[in-house]
Amino acid sequence: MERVADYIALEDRYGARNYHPLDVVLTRGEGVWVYDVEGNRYLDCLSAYSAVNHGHCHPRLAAVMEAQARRLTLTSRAFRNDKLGVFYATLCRLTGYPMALPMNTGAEAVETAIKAARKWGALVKKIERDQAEIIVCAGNFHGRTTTIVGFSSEPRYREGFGPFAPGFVTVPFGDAAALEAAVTPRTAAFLFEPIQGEAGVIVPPEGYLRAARALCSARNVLLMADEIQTGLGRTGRLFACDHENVKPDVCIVGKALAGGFYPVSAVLASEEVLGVFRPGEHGSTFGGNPLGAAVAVEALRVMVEEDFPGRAAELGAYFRTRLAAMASPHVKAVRGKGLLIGVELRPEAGGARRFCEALERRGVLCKEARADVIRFAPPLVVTRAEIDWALGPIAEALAMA
Ligand code: IF1
Repeated sequence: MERVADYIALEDRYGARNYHPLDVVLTRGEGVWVYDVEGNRYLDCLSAYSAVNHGHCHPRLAAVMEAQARRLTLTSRAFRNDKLGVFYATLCRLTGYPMALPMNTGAEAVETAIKAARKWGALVKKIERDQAEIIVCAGNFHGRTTTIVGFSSEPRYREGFGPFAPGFVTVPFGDAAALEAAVTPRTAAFLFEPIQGEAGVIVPPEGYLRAARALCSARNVLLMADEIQTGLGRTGRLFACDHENVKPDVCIVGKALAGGFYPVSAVLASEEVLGVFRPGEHGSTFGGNPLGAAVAVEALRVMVEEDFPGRAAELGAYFRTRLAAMASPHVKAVRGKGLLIGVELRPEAGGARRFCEALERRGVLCKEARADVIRFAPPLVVTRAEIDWALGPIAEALAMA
């Protein structure tokens, strides 16, 4: 058996250093638990940034994936397959959108939404061709492509990667007046995260989503929600926009859509929006493949049958209440919705990384969601007893000097 140091040495020898991971080498996962190569057990409080909402290696998803993997994995969209239509129907009927366009990663789905909005702007809103503007929020995270990082406000994500695509206007997140002031006749869409994950689990003021909805409806602007991290039950509703009963014109999903087994993402919208794509104008090699589609259908069924939104609502409220009650001297605020929780630390706490390392030593795996915020986002299959178990190590870590 290789030692931890041997695995790390291999990664460091051959791998690009585009991450700074914790030095834990995982080899197995089951439910909320993951195990390292030395047999240590950890409670996963990151869920691969909400891609593993179903918990690790959910048996129903593993069974569907194994069966489909032995039957048909990839046809390309040059031909049809017997899983894509069922995936469309399941996803559209569950979410209430008439149409879907399947992609693979979240960034690809966001890029797809940007292309759809621009083309909708030209064809439907009659914006001068190639002049459409899309409003985005400061603090956004929508992926890592050069288009997307071009409108990021985080220097780390953009420095050195320009030149960037034009046509994006940045407004403060949560400020409805600033949003209204930014809309022009050339505005095709407003792209936002209902809760900003990487910015530190930033929940906008109550009413912001409703105000954005009303403004976009009044000014014929597409309201485009990036629900890649907040969607599919994570915040205690099917979508985070549901907390304000807001239905975006475009809903972007990914991550947990195939339960963490396979990259499946999609853009959900009307025929008026997705109908701008004519055959051959957009696509991807793996988009809509039968393997991902089969797993995604089962993942959506599990999400409904195991009531992930309800679980996240109930257990998230419990988790946040217990975290706040710890009254740690290091903690400035506990915030979030459902099981997307951010614990903001005071400046004198010395940053979230050292707390994540202390939590790792105590069997809980977390990741900072900004230098001073610890993100707690366990799989949505977590039980109250497992949360109670985690509260011990968390209390110890938050009590350290
Ligand atoms: C990394 C962050 C989270 C996302 C939202 C689109 C995407 C993501 C709201 C793109 C992806 C991941 C990417 C991963 C780390 C993680 C992340 F820290 F980068 F910002 F979750 F907050 N929209 N987020 O959260 O989806 O293309 O990755 O499938 O890049 O390090 P993707």
